Amino acid sequence: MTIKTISTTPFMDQKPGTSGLRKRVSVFMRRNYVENFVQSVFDSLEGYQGKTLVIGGDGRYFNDVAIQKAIKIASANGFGAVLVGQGGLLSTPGASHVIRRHHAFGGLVLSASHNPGGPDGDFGIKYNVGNGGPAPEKITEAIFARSTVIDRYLIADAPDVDLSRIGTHHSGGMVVEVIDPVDDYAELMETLFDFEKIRVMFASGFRMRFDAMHAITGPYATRILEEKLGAPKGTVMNGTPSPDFGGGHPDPNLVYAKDLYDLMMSADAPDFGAASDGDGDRNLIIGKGRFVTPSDSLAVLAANAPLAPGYATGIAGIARSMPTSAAADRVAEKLGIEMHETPTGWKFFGNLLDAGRVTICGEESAGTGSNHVREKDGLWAVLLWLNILASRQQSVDQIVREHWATYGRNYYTRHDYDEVDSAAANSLVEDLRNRLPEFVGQELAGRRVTYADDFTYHDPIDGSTSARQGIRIGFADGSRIVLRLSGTGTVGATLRLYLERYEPAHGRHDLETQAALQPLIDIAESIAAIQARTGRSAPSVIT
Ligand code: VG1
Ligand code: CO
Repeated sequence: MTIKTISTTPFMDQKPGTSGLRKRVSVFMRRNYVENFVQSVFDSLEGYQGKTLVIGGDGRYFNDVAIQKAIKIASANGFGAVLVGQGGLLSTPGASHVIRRHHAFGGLVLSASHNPGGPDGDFGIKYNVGNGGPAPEKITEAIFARSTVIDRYLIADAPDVDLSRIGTHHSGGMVVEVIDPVDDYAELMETLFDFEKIRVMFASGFRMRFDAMHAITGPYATRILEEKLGAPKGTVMNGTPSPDFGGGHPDPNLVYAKDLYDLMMSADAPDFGAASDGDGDRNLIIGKGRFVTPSDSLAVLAANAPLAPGYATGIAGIARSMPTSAAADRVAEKLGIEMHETPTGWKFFGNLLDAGRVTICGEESAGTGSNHVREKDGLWAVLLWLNILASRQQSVDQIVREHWATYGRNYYTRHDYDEVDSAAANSLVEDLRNRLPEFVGQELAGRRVTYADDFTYHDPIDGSTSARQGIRIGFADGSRIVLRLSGTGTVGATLRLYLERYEPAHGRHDLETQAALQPLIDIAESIAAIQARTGRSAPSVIT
């Protein structure tokens, strides 16, 4: 086999964000761009010679090209084997599980998650470590540092591998094992959930819709929901992955999954509706006439997890990202278990999960997961909900209302301002950060501020510190305003404003969400002047 050493020049002008490198497809198509990134990853790792690397992606446009490059570069750098999903496909949680199950050294996940795909859309590459989770900041910092000085990459002079054929192939001297992308994952789900109980529920007429949004969960959901659990054919909508996600935006929110939402609010709604995103790690949960906020979903799942066989002995603790509502905190308090608040991004949960300190984690952005893998997992959340519905024999609406009556309700919303001018967004955050000390102890529209800071996380396991993770303003009544800049956007800046208000167990739980939060929305505008400074009269997306 011939290994070619190609000289190259540094390529990164900007640090990768919340989840790896995410850019326009046109940027990834630049000469040596993929090669430079993949080589920068390998140059930042040690001890992988002869070991196994997992590679898979969500099937978006350019997946097929990038994956062949990655295989040849892995071969030239001395990996012993690559495990790759048939057709180059693996969902993000699926890849996490394959890494763990096969004791791989790590993995490359090719995806830009919920960002749109196609020639004019986005692409992305993320490196995951041996525990199956996203590389911790120490490694992502090293990859970025390497990318600014890289001067060569190694690539095997070998033909492309036929990824359509399951079985053993070779790339140069390296073995390439093409595996079924769903098998391992489906098997894992059967160990966690009561499939028999869910089967009986479907057999007795329970109906659901799962919107795969033309993305990676199509094959996973079809196999598990329709083939294994006996849900009627057609339960899975938009179930065939397409390179441009059918021209859609694979983000399961109330804007892009509007058809599902409208169906679930209509008179002939099925019992349960759910959707996932481009790479299969997010979940949207909607009951008949009842949208469940991701923050509430996390709390409900944590409170009811022991109904599923995989969690029958209880959960060790819960972690949530800082902007996620404190609904789960009430559950942890009642159960007397640990509760952790981490920065945005799944990578911050890895240490807590590895140490057995927490079992269930979640983010307000429709991400929920557990210690079964080291990524958030859309279909897992759907299956846990199904298990709970089958056990409790109640509707989603009843379960959520009972939850509020027990723990109180955390009214919650997120307002996104997309593609804002970067300079305007940065100065807005900067100015607000500088003024934070003056708010503490003050009354803002009748609410007393108890703390105001830019969140700093101290990892209790490895002692590392992550600063400037988002502005938090907390009030005496449990309300919060949070503001941060997105780390996953590819054009301009995305400003996210998160608002939360706590209503105790005996309080009013039937208010309209935006109306319930209007006083806090007004306070946020008065202190941050978001609309004035961004020139936007309204958010781009309200969740
Ligand atoms: C967003 C979400 C965050 C999530 C991240 C990756 O990040 O807010 O909670 O972890 O996307 O999700 P940001 O920095 O844009 O707010 V995914 O589905 O891309 O893997
Ligand atoms: Co995703």
